[in-house]
Amino acid sequence: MRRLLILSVLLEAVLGNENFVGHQVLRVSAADEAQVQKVKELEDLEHLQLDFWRDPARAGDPIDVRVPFPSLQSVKAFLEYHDISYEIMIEDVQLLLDEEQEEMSAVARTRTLSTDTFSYATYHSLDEIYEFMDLLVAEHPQLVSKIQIGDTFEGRPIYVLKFSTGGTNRPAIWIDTGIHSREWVTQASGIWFAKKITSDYGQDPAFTAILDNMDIFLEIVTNPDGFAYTHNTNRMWRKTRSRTQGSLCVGVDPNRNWDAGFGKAGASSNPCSDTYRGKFPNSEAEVKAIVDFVTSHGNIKAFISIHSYSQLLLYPYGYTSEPAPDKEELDQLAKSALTALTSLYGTKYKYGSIIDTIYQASGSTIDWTYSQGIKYSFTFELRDTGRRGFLLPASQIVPTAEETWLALLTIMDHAFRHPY
Ligand code: O2S
Ligand code: ZN
Repeated sequence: MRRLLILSVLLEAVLGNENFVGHQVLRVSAADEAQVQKVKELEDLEHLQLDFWRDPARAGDPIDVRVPFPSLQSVKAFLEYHDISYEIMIEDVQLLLDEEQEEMSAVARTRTLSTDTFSYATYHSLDEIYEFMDLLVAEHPQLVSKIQIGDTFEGRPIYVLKFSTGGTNRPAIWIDTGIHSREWVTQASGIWFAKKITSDYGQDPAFTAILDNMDIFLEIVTNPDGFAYTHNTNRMWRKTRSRTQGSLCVGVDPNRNWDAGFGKAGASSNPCSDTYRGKFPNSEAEVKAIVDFVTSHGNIKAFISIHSYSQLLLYPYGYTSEPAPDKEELDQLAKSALTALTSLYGTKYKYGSIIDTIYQASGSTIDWTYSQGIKYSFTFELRDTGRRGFLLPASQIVPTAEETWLALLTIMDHAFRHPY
């Protein structure tokens, strides 16, 4: 097993981009708790190299899992033996990745001269996103600035865009995208949000009122190392790229590394798991940078962390089934935010606390921000509900960003009108 892992790591390093030829994504439907436990048994068989896109939780909830070609036959035999039904959601992952790459290279990679000619309807590399950010700052120096809140494990700068019309330490809204690097529609939506803010300020009265009184901090690439890795080596990478002493496996799940229920059920202590929590809270530079920023700023009123996929709007808690003290208000606000979202294209979302709506997750971002007194703490799970999952066609980037913006506006407006 060790030799196999060493070989695969070496091969990956030598061969560059990992390929996913013949990999399938299965949507498994566990009919009862016993079947959920059976599927969880599969999760522990590391030699199968299964990649759960949507973890086993409650009976009846979809379980999405990418199965490498060499494991397909045994996984399907296991499911059929235990009478666990499944459907093939993605026939061949590599075909979709090839399509995605073709689409990206089809967009002329001429240097973008302005954010008006930037292509929002395509996926971009880390360098292209950082170039976009600098262009936006240069075009709107009175409104936008770029701050560096830290450096990643591999030494990349961690940038946040600040949108402010003045004042000092005004009440603020935080939005982050891409903390899980493979969730590409989120970083792409973050780029669109940044442009939208500069386009609508001074044009849209409701939004202008918000920005005349509150600052917005937008971290588009919240996991730069992982994001670069999805472009140059493994498109399915989720975690950071930190090294864990004593393990050949790389990375910590940055959405399990926060000091809120850290180490409880809903995260893994196995460095090879995609939900590995890390050795201690805030062990990840990418998480610590935000913790330090939020703590030193001290006047953030809404904190929104954006993921994909599943079309959910979630609020605390994830680590406990204890209702959050502000549950009623958060539930109402989620409902009205989604009414706005759905009004545009009819996209349907579900909403509720993390633990009730998707699964138990400990050490997650918004459980910590909520514990810091940031009442309006939400996590979005953007499109889709599983036909394409993380491989959402680029044609859906702008519609996804447009509808999500309406929900964000609702939350920002509520935070503005309900100071606390
Ligand atoms: O696993 C995850 O981090 C979730 C979000 C949690 C708040 C449950 C997404 S990536 C499915
Ligand atoms: Zn995520």
